[in-house]
Amino acid sequence: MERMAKNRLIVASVRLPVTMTRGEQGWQVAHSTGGLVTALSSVLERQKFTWLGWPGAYVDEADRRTVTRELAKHGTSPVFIEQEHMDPFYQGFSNEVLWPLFHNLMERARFDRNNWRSYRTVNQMYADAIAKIARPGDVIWIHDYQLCLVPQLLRAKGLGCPIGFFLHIPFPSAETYRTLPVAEDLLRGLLGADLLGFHAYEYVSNLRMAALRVLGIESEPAALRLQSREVQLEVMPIGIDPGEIAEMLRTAEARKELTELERNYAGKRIIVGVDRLDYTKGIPQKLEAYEEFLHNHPEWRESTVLIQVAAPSRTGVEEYQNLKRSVDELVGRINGQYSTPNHTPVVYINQSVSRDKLAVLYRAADVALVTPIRDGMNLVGLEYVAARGQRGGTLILSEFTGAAHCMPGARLVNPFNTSQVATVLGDALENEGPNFETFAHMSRFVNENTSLFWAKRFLTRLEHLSGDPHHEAKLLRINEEPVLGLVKNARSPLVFLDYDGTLRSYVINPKEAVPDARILNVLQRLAEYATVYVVSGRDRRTLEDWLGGLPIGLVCEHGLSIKPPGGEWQDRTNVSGSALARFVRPLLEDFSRRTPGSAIEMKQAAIAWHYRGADPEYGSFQAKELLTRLEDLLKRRPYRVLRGNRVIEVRHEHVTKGSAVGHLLDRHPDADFLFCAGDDRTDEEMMNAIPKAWRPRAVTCWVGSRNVTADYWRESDASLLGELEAMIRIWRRGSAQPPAAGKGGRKKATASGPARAKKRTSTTQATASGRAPRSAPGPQRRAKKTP
Ligand code: ADQ
Repeated sequence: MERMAKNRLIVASVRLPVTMTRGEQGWQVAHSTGGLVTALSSVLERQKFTWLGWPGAYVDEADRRTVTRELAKHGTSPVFIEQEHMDPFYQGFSNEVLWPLFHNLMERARFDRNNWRSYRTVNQMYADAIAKIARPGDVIWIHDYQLCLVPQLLRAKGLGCPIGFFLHIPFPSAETYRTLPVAEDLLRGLLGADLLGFHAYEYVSNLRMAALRVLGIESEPAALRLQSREVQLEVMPIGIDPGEIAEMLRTAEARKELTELERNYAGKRIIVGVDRLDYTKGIPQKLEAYEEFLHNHPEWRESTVLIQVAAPSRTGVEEYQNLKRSVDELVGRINGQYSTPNHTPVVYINQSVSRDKLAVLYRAADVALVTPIRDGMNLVGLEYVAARGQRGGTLILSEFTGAAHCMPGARLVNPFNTSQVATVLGDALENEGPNFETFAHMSRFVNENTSLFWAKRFLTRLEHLSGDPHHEAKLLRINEEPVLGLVKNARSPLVFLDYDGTLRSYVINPKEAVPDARILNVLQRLAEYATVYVVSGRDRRTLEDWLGGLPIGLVCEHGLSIKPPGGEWQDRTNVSGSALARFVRPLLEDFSRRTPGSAIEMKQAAIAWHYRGADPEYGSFQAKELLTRLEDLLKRRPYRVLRGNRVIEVRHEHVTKGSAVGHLLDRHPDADFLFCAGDDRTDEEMMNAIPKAWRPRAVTCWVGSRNVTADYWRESDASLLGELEAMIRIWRRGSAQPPAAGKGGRKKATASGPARAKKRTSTTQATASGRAPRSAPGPQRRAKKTP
């Protein structure tokens, strides 16, 4: 806990734990209760925090300052949402699309593009609100399906704080998820997080499959591997606060209520059901099973009672009104058929009941019947176990809840199998008393996996990510020191840039990653002030086609050949692909035949097997097998296997970006500043090859996330381009200044910007060594601005 207290926590959820209402006396704050509030409250007592969310009311511009001030007293901060966005965001998209779809009920989902637009707008408002208050060192924890886009929107802001996201509902099967028209956007939104938490492994596995099928991203059970960073996946079922329930039951009021309840039902068995009146909770299925049980067991008809509490939920929505009607009818039907003057078999409470009264009800019940057709976790079963304590009890629990994965003593049922539920209920009642041994297993889970434990576990994990060496790098801002000074003082700068994932974001088909106008423009203008090399794994032809017209240098196939700016291609080694073609190609051909959609690419000194076009799951499976086979085949041979984005490549061990960098630095002995950016493992080689002596004059930047190899990072190719543009502006400003008159004028002018590139480009071409002779400074030599 000591570690936790160091960082400020920013929590974001759709609703705040407090609600603002406007009364006679102005704005009033009311505290809400709920699972998340309970879970976090004990953590928040020990840690500085701000909780962001909607305050539960539409607040006019004029009142917003007052409301914000009031909320700040409770550690909360409002996200003001206009009604025109709230309805489509909350009801329209979150509740009418994501809620049913994530519960595998795709036929209930109603997608509307306008609602999706509002969902995006509101998620952006959350991200903006968080970014406004977040400071380095903070940790950010976002909650639930209403805010799926916030992680990526935040990452794009480059805050540098670890971002966690917990999904309280299930993640659906990939088949269901893929039917969402915006499946890709939503998934990308989630993957902006550093840590994703779920109640059950089943949801992690569904998410992994969706990431593979929708985005082609491969993963391990505990992490999704993006090109330049990982998203950690954790199974962390939420808990409850058993101490709170025990306390509620100790009060004189509770004891009195319990005695009364037990007196009323003396000699009878009590079955309890507590749910929100939601179609995922399986209330009709439960009632049908109870009806069948009564039908099959005349002996129990007058000696059991089902007390079903169903809290009204989303009452304005037609679907929920229909559900209420069918539950009313079912209750009426059962009671109509099986009631006697002295006994009613179903007591139906269609109201929200206070938590202490619920505790009493749980305590009195011999059996809890929890039958959702799908539920992220379901806390009712846990609350029942906590309230029964030493008394023990029987928990009949749907196998489609997250809780089913962690309550080993529960009697698991399929709520769609009415007869099974009826039989299990009969068995439970036939037994004289509860099975204390199985109950003890459940008690242990409930008492150990408390809500506090859950929150601490998530936050410790999240904080650990911020303490990770990968997070040491600083966010690159060219206009801030010390980078600014290095850039300004550079007279003969070198710039090494990887292409895919660094200058250009990845696309499904690599052939489509053609540079756009912005990339070409940045490279063109950079080359006016610096010697620029694009250092890529791509083949010579592609680089030539895409970038050959620019006054920059090119390095292809991870350093196999180099073309200096304005010069000709030169092979660095005489390594050829013929040996590879001889003994690796047959194996790859075999895999290619056995994996429809995959293909072989023969490079000059490498061979690659691409499986992007194959079935994603089968392709990954085959790739794993191929890697094992290659390992055997290449033992004691001078080749390396590289695993890229749905591609496996084999190349000679001497051909690396690292050795290319050494070579380029030798070619440019006059260079006095190096900027190097990349985003994958081969770029680590490039950065690691920068000699120690160069480090004080080098700026290394990782694109996508922090990485231990680079001193700086930027979150995307677009933001890197933004920094490169800033660098050009500095150099352009420097070159526009006339040489200062008088003492040191000449020197000063030199120091204010790099030596002219165009000229050097041609001299580089002219010198056999490719070395750029130092030119004398002066505005007349500066390159003209490219239009
Ligand atoms: P919910 O769908 O709201 O939560 P659940 O976990 O069952 O589902 O209940 C949350 C709380 O509401 C419990 O504390 C329960 O006692 C209370 N509650 C339920 N019915 C009530 C009633 N009729 N009257 C009064 N109180 C009632 C979502 C997910 C769940 C997940 C939680 C927490 O859908 O799967 O367990 O978040 O992550």
